[in-house]
Amino acid sequence: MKRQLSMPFWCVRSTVGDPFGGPVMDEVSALEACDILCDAKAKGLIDFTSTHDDDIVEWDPLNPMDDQDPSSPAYKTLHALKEKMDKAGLKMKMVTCSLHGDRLFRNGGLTNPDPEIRALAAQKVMRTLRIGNFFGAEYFTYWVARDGFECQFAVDWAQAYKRIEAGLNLATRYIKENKLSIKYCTIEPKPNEPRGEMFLATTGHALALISRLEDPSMWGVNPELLQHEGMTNLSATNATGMAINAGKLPFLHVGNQKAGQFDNDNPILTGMDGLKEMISVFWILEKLDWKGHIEFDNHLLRADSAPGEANRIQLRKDFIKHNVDSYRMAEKKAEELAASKELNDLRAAMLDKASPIEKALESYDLKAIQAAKIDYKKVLETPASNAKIDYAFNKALLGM
Ligand code: XLS
Ligand code: MG
Repeated sequence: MKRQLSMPFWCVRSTVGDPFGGPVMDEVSALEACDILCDAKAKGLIDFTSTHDDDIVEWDPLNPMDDQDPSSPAYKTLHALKEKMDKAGLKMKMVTCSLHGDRLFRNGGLTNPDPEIRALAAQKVMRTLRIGNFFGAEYFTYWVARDGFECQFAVDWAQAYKRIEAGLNLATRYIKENKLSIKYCTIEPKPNEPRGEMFLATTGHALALISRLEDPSMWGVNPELLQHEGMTNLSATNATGMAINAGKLPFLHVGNQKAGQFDNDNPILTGMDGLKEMISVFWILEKLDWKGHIEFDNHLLRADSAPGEANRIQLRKDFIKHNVDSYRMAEKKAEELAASKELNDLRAAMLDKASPIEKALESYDLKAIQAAKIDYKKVLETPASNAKIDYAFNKALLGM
């Protein structure tokens, strides 16, 4: 299925620094990033964008309602951006609150032990939600950011998860009470970085926490694959399968990752590993008839970035095109694999075994299950064919 694609402001504005060396690229302003995104929309590369509050308008804690004040720089920038986006038909699909950038949140945003810092985080979240509403955004994302720890003895374990719940409930209440455009919210899990450990480390952690929120129907997950699950050698396909089965996957963040490393945030398919895993994620989306959209969340390779005016805009445009072309190539392959009769038949031979006992299992017919006479020797001696199926998929992946 040809999916709609989103490229966020923060990926385009990134100046590609790392902890060992500063930014390489010259900066682009929010308005210039908007022009780059509108150009990508005009070329048919993307459909949507998304943003942190801070990617487009700086946060001034002394003026937390500046987005409503016509004389503020934030108000003017928001209106100028919207005008450009409306003209280009580029839609703001998601907003997310940066609770990582400001030094204030260094020991946590929603989970900060200081209630006054938590109140400032809440004000920042509410401002982000209003900004989202201004653009007509459908989604609000909470990325775990600095809600985590390094020192386990320094955590209030009776409160940490309750505080995340309170922060997310506050967002839901603010959306509903003000009838904002946001129709659904997501948690983006991550195991570590920037904190040593993050409270919502995986898709499973996020799904479990959602069940304890005031309105779980308003919340889902947006795993970032292959990066965030891959950082701790977890499987992107597992996260995808589980989130879709839970009915909680509205969109995916995508990029490439060498498993077990820091958050690589390489452009999709780009780098030494990940080709097979990424395509298999998209194949699962096909097989499960998933209807959501794909959002890139990665950066230009620092090694490929370069300073200078000649590169400032062009390399960012090339970066978008590289992601989109790479995604479309993977999507096409995933569609082919999902539609292949040969591959589907091979899978069916192993996965679709018919037996009268199935009905009893499905209907929890405990008596029938108890009474069933199963040919133990026959099932014991029937080999599975996982490797045979994998070989056939590898062959198709390699076009042989
Ligand atoms: C960082 C995350 C972040 C979220 C949005 O690792 O991917 O960029 O997507 O806050
Ligand atoms: Mg992300």
